[in-house]
Amino acid sequence: MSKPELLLIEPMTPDVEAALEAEYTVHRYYLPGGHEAALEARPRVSAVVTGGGSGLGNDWIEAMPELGIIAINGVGTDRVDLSFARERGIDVTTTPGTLTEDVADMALALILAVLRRVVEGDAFLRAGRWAAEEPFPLGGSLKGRRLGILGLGQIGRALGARAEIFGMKVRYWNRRPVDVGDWPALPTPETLAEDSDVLAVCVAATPETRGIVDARVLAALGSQGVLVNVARGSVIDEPALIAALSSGGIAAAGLDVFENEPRIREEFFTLPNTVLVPHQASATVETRRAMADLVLANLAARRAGDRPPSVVNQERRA
Ligand code: 8YV
Repeated sequence: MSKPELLLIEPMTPDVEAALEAEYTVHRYYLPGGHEAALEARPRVSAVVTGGGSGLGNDWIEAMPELGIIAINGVGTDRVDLSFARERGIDVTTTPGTLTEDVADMALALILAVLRRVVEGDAFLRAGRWAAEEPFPLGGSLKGRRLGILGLGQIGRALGARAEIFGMKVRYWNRRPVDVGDWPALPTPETLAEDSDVLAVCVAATPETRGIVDARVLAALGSQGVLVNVARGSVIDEPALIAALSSGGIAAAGLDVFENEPRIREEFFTLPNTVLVPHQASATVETRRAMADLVLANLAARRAGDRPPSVVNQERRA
């Protein structure tokens, strides 16, 4: 019997791709010519593996009558229409709990990189400016600084716990009230920004949170303020952010995510007060292994006719 067919949107590690190959005929969208190969295979594809930032459009879902599962290798569901998939009997799965710590680590790394001028120092040294005895500007201490966390889910909480160890004073805004002991809740994103030195964006991307960090929030953060984003580009009004960074409206930003990745707005390339990372927050050997294990478990369950362990759009139709 021929193997079922799977469409792989983003590359995975060679061992994981080998595990996929053992069960499926794999069509790799990300390779040169992959788009055309995927178009040809669509009528036969029964499983799609994609990234949180890539997802799968409804036009593709509609063109795949055999599709039974969209396994997201990540936690963001903003690029897959969950109810559209459910109506068609398609399970959508994610990898909850696998990447919380690494993403929180990246947020902290960006805070440190910006405040302690790590990237700037690296460029300064390599350019021979240290050897030439040029002065290098002082950084800012984390200790005593106010960290505002926008979106207090698992990642936001893990960041708060880390930041406290560094002596930061944590406060937050969340759509729903959460019970987190001592951290004060602010009523709006704007009041949170006003009450923060560093604003860390950890909120899930939904239609409601689109552009939630807008010009008013950035103005409230102020000229000494630092913005960090490990959520999604879409939750920030990027033209407003670029304007604030260019005019001194805010001091600096550390960004792991952008609109229209990987072809991000070119203005970012020339802004000196930014640290930019190509969507790497969950990209460690250990976490990508744990994510892949869950992707493989979800695929196996669907193949066996069972409910996948981390389905996020409920039961498929009977
Ligand atoms: C991954 C993500 O980088 O979890 C998510 O939603 O965006 C990231 O963890 C991505 O899923 C892999 O492309």
